[in-house]
Amino acid sequence: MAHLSLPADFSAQRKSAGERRMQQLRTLLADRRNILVLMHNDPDPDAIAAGYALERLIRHLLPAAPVTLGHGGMIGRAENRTMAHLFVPHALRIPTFDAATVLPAYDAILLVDTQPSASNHLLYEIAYPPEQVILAVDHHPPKRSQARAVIHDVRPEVGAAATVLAEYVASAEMEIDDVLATALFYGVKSDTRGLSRHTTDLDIWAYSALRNYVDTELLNQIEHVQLPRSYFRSISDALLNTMLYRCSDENQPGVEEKDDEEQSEANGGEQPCTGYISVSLLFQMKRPDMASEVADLMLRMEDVSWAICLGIFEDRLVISVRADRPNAQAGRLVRVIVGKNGTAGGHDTMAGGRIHTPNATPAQRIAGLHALVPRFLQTLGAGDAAGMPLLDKIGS
Ligand SMILES: [Mn+2]
Repeated sequence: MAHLSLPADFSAQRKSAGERRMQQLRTLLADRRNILVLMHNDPDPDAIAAGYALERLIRHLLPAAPVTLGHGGMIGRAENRTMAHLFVPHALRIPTFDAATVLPAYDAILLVDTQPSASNHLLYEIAYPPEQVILAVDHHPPKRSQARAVIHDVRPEVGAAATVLAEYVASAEMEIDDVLATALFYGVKSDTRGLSRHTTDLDIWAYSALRNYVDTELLNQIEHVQLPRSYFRSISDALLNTMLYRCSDENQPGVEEKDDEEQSEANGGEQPCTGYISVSLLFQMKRPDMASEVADLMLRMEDVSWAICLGIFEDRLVISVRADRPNAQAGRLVRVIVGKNGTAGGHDTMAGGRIHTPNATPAQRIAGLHALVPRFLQTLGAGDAAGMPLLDKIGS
């Protein structure tokens, strides 16, 4: 059977630190009666890959471990649903309103692709004993917060949580089969967009090492999944409701961070805007991750440096933002806009937010979406820009 070897340039020190971490994990989990590996809400491929790998790793370290894999929210995107169906059909979906009763039954929880202080996982909803959060493996920027997992492995420089899990698999000298390799490979590929963004040497190592074992047929099933007609209808609606706003030439606006949760960033909060900002209103969405899917698509348009998608899912407004510059601070932008009205998080080039509106009427939610548009434009220094529709309305 195959094994992953750690990067050749890993120092002896780093190697033994990795081995110690695996030993520590084994010790901490040895006597637990009920272990939960928890992905963030609405899991993406990186979360699914990391969750699956961590579940397998725990079984490798402790063969009889009572481990469950779970998440909140829903898996929407067709590729992600296929991935979940192929690798983690056993994953437990825990509704938010059940979190308070279900989660305390676990005496150890391990977070993947998120961390205790983040708002995008079910622990955010409840009071869970922090000392029972045994591990957090994440690559999102840390919040200034006391909330830490016992093993708190947060590496904002790394491109994917799946990359860190690949390192764990190598450190534990665990056998890797083509199923696990394919899951992790797709996680790394998806979060780094094929090593084209937010990539470190460790991501390149994971991508290359895993690629040797990928089951191409399995990967094709995910990447080339057939899409339902409703998908094309949603894309058509999104295109018809997309406006382009020209960035102003002179200014490189600074953003005041009102919420000081976030560690200050090196360049003082500039959010470069060149060419156009694309703003898509998706209104009622069938699934929460449609906004990010459309934002990914719109950012591919030439001359677009920011893609902002705003939609409604159930009782909340959903924000998804993509930027083309590595230092764009998309996460900060969304936090500034959302403020205390909701939750937000993300990296420099991709970010998301939620604004909960439990008591609003459908019309008020739509008004809420429209009201967000000028706030984004102002913050990006394009407050005076006149928008032009991406497409002419059919028949006009
Ligand atoms: Mn990730």
